[in-house]
Amino acid sequence: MPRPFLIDTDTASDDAVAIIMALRHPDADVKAITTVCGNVPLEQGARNALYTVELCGAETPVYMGAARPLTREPAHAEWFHGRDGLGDMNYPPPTRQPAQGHAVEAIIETARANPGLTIVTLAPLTNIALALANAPDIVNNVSRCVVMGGAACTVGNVTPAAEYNIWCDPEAARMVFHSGLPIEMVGWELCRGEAMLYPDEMAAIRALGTPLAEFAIDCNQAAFKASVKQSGEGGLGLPDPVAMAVALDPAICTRKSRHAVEIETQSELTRGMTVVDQLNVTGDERNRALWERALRRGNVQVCWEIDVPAWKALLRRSLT
Ligand SMILES: [Ca+2]
Repeated sequence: MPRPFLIDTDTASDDAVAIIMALRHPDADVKAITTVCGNVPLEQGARNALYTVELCGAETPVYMGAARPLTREPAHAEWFHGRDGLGDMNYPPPTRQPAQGHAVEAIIETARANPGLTIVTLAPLTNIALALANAPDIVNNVSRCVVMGGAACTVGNVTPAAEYNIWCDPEAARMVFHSGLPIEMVGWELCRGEAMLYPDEMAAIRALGTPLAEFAIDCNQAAFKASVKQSGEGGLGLPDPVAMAVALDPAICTRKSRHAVEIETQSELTRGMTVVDQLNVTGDERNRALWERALRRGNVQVCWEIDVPAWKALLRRSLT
């Protein structure tokens, strides 16, 4: 039996690849895709998600959700993914419309109808936070919540301290991390270094010659250039597909451990920082009061390392 999945996304170029991986995976049954304001505005993200679903020949419903973060101003990333979020390749509009109903309702209904649901979040956590606020009981129906977000004990990508998805809506992230959901945190650092796709690997994927392979590489060329400029590394980082790989095949995460994790919401300097209690000192007397909420709702599973060849093989299989 395929596992029921729900994907929450601000569909830009790396989200699109992650969606393809899930839709094409034999063990995943994607019940719904929910979109949220993030890398691109809400409508653009929904359009990109619909385009990607159609490219896969699927009919997965795409719901639109929050048009802005809970309290912060929207902050998009066109400079990274292109104005349309898909590298400005002039892809045609999708033929289908978004599904009727709000993404937050869709998350609640999908969780209630599918005990054991796997939620994969590829975006700011606004929709998920709103769903949990309206229906805290859905926590019990979610077997895994794989979060592409944060940076565990390392540098951020949008500020020195924070990764984009968490930084964008830190209040929402804090609610989700305090909710009791079984969170598996896949930080953006896991797509760096040898996990990146280098030019020879991108050429090899494009040479597969399928529409999905060409799309996956082409729509990420703007992100590739922006990424090289930002990091100085010579490859394309694909944070959302790496998180999706871990969601589809948990064995791809080769080193993980459970810790209390808090989200910084007060400081402007470290807004959205994922503070990981790597040495498990938060139960100590001096820390306990501040960490009480995070400790009470259980620990987050932090992914520290991935099996790079396995992640790349899964990516290739999904585009073949
Ligand atoms: Ca994303």
